[in-house]
Amino acid sequence: MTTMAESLLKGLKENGAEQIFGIPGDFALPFFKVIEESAILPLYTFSHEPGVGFAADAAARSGGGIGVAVVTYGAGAFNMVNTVACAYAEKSPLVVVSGAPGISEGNDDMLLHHQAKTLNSQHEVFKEITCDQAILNDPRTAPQEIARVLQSCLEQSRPVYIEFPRDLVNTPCEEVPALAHTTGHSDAISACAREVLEQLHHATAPLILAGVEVRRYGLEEKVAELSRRLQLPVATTFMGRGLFSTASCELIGSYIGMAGDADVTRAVEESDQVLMLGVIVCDTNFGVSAKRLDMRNTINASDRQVKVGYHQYPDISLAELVEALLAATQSVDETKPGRTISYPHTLVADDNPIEPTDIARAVNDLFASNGPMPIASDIGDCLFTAMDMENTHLVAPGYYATMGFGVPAGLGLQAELNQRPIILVGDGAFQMTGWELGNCRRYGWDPIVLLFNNTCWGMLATFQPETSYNNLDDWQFASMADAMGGDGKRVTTRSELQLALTEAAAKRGRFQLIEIMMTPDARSATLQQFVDAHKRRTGMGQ
Ligand code: S1T
Repeated sequence: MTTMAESLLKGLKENGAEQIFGIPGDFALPFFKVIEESAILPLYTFSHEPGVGFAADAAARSGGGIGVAVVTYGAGAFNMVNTVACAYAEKSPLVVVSGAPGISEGNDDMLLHHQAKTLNSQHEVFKEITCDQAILNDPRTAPQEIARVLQSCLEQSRPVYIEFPRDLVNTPCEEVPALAHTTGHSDAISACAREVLEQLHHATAPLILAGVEVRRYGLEEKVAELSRRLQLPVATTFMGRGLFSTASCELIGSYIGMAGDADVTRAVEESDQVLMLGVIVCDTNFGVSAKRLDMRNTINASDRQVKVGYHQYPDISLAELVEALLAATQSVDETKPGRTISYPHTLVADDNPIEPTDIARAVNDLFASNGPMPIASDIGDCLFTAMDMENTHLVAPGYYATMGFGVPAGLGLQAELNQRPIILVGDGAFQMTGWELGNCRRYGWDPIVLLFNNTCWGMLATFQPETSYNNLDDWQFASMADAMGGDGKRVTTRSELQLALTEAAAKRGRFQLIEIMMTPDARSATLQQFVDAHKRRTGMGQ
């Protein structure tokens, strides 16, 4: 018989986890010892729990399995609340395992360290931001409990919470059983697919709008095939950016309303039947629409339900709908080519100051010569600038918009995919979690970090140019890189940028930090248009 800790670790591995990110604490030490000694999954420790959560979230987003974050009770787990909220909002299958006081410890009159209000406070907080929870306080029920939360995690593609009392870690217990799978009613699925096809058939300009669930459920190839069979052009949402970087379909670009490419905006907003597959209907995806989409003319499959105009089909997963649509359509020989999307390229290497678009040009030039690289981006102008970069795999908090995601997410991405990433991050966000780069040396990670240093919280300054509290000091980040185990270069002109990126790409084994100095008012056109559109919608700044 295995122990509870080993069962949990094997259950995680069998259901797609490839590694564990974590920070120990005394309530979690017994479990960490088993993690290390059993070597069932590799362990990567970080410096601050937000970094742990973002790295595990990015691994979940990149690999198509689950991401695992292991932390201690209270101080550790509460430190991850924001990251788990982000994973919940953006549908990332993240498993949070928190050490906890032993069940024999909670009966005294004495408060325990790391306890907030009651010993159950942490569980209560996590109920709000996870889709299922388990407290492993009984070895007889633990295997079933673990199986249930992992099933919820994978089926809903949302975070789950497991609390593990420290005195039960080495208690014998059965293995985690194979997960059950919820399936929709086959008649309902066929009826739904028939109605979807009928609506598309009657439309004059139908189109597929693809969102993050397509990636979360591993459906990129199938959705691409469906678009070919139905001869439908495909746009991604802002959150869905990075989809179809390898699958072939008639991709027209990413929809960002008034902030984005005018042809894509027109195609989406003038379509009389938008087939929305796995889209998060939120303000970053739709708040900047020039013309509000009439949801009655949309088919919306997400969150395990399908809405066709006024009809609702509950309990049908996106995968089931896509499979049924494929079963009802014929394959075609020819793929209509996608629109040729021209991204800015060929950086002019002169002594002019650097604008955000120059960074996109430099990255596109690098991709053209060395091949594409995956990208992890923070929120800020770096993410809007990423829209001008070639469509490669991208992880970013495009909807929840938390800062601090980019650097740790890039490390999680490299751990999961074993590919060198590009990390895009602003100086404000770098002040939050940039220090996690100091962990690269131990694990051999070598991301190329493009730090957009405009010495301000630029996105906020775009909303409020008249204020001064959005100004930041010049921290000289590049000069800190060497002590942290990487190489740093500060650049102020376009020629310096080009040289630094070429050198960074050629050097493997150490993180490469390029600190790109820009004036506080340098911003991408996409960000300016996005902020203007938001101001108009919300009345801010009037
Ligand atoms: N705290 C956290 C954790 N996340 C946030 N999104 C915010 C605060 C609010 C906030 C923004 S944008 C922004 C802040 C402070 C400024 C970002 O500065 P920087 O990283 O330097 O990038 P840039 O200069 O490109 O803006 C959100 C979106 O409201």
